[in-house]
Amino acid sequence: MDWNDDGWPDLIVANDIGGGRLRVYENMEGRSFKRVTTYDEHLWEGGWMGIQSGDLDGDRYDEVLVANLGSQVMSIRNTALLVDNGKENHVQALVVINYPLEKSNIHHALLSFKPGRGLENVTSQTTIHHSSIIPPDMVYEKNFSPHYKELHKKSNFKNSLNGLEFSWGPAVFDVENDGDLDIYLAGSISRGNDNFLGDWSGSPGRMLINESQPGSFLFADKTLEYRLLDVTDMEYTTHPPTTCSRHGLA
Ligand SMILES: [Ca+2]
Ligand SMILES: [Ca+2]
Ligand SMILES: [Ca+2]
Repeated sequence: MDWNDDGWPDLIVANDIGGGRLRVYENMEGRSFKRVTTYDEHLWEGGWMGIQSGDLDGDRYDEVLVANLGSQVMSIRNTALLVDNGKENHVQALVVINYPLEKSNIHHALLSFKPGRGLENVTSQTTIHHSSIIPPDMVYEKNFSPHYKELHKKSNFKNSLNGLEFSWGPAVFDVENDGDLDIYLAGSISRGNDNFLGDWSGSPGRMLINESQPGSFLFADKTLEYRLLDVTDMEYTTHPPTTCSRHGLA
């Protein structure tokens, strides 16, 4: 994708090997690629999954959405975060343990180009109106690892993109033909409490309807309204109930 809109397609690589680093490259007029060193920081170590790009706020610059391990690794049920002796942990748990120390990143990332400033991380400023019926576990502080309570508020797990679970990757498309790109984050059944994803609950796919304005990112979780839970015998004729909040969590 051409994240700086200079006519030359650029390159972003999502690595995931024992804590891989996101790599961002700028196309130097078709002759070579230049690595954007902003992303050399530890903060960009993660378990990066799929990438998708598209102009999500209508300012004519494409954003980049990169899926990651997701917030459920911060669950109170993740024993990797409760073990004091780091030698007891599997190497894959290190990216999780390093996250609250701000030496890695486990939540999804939304990157947005600003002329003169480059490709910026706007993840924590991306508001999600979660479903009032199936919100992610980690929007609630009491589900969050007690060692790192301060992180819950600091990184806005309650109302931002940071609160969402594991995703294999995003797709962007205009689901209701209203002229803006919406997001479907493909979920998965989590692997259980194995010191990696650290939770017994699965990660549903999330249908996020775009309500953004230029420079201000806002999405509403409409997974249930779009009948996207792949659950045997799910009765969609009465679910979600008509009392379902249009704006997610109070
Ligand atoms: Ca470019
Ligand atoms: Ca944009
Ligand atoms: Ca749309």
